[in-house]
Amino acid sequence: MFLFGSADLFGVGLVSELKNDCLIRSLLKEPASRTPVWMMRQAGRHLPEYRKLRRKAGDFMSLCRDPKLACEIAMQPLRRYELDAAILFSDILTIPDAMGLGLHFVEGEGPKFRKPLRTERDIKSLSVINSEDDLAYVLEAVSLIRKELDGSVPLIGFAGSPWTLAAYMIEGKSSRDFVLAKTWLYKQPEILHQLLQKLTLSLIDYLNAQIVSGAQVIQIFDTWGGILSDAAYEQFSLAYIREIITNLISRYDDREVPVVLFTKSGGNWLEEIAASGCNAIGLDWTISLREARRRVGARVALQGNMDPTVLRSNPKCIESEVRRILDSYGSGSGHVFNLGHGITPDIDPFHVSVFIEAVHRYSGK
Ligand code: 1CP
Repeated sequence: MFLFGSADLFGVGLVSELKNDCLIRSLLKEPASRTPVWMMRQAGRHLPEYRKLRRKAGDFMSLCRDPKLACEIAMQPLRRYELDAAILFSDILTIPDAMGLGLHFVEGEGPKFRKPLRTERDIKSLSVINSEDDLAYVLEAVSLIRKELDGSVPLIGFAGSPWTLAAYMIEGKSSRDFVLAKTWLYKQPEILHQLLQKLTLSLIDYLNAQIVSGAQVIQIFDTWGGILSDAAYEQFSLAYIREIITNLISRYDDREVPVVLFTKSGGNWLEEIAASGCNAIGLDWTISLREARRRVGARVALQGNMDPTVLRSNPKCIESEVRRILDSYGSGSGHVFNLGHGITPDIDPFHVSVFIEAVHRYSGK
């Protein structure tokens, strides 16, 4: 288990200054000088400098496992764009990998596991991870990135939700509907619960270790929560996320550590998500910020929600969409601008600059 005292190992000092705290202020619904902006998947394949490093390293996991390279990649988008946050360069699937499933990436096909979960025995034999031993390379990357940022912008740490990780672990790869994982949910719910409980304990350990190593904000990606039925979402996804949030270090280094919960296609469950203990809800583009703010804006901040496809269009369309979304939220604090899902590899970095500048220009007024 992760021990708080070991913070010294990673060299993050006590109370550190933050030159740009717009993101943290907005997540806590405190007044900020402008609407902060960052992008899901901001480090990665849309950047030629990332593609070059990845070609040299050979594959994606070699980048993740090398803290210096991971740090370099996390910094790349910040050199190009005036972003208000950095995000750890890693992946949500490092946890199943640490549990022994054998993660690898097949070119053009995405993530795959050599040993997907097939039987009850597979699940019984899984151990809860110990982040300091099993994912030391991630913690080292967190502390390196934090040092490299030198207080310029906050660092976001992250993990996948238990359900989202379980879906990949059972399926063994990406899928559109994760039908194997959903079949377990109906046929063998108690076995799925055992898996989700082990993941929950692992995630609490992992996210707290990220906080102690230097992450100043935590985002939980429940990318596949939205494929569940209403009842299943509460029982198999949100209940475990609540348990995680309740057990996270809420204050570190004399500062609150805000938690963002992003459930793709979770617009139906805003009230329940807002009651999970998170500080902010990440929204995709299928719900308007105005509507979301009306429903839960008094309790939580909102992050989102431009359709990443807008970035394929042209500067005029991008600017008008940014303005529409800012207007949709309206005045007052509590909005973090982001895309409604990750940026795709086909996007021209020039269009990203136009997007970031537009958010700053229109929200600073
Ligand atoms: O070079 C390559 O081919 C690797 C592409 C890549 C990258 C750049 C993958 C494989 N993961 C990542 C990094 C990553 N993944 C980050 C850090 C970078 C950043 O955000 O700047 C983060 C936060 C993630 C999170 C992640 N990985 C999610 C949740 C967010 C989301 O997009 O919904 C998910 C579902 C994954 C799994 C995964 N890893 C990689 C891919 C291509 C996928 C998606 C597979 C699928 O479509 O099901």
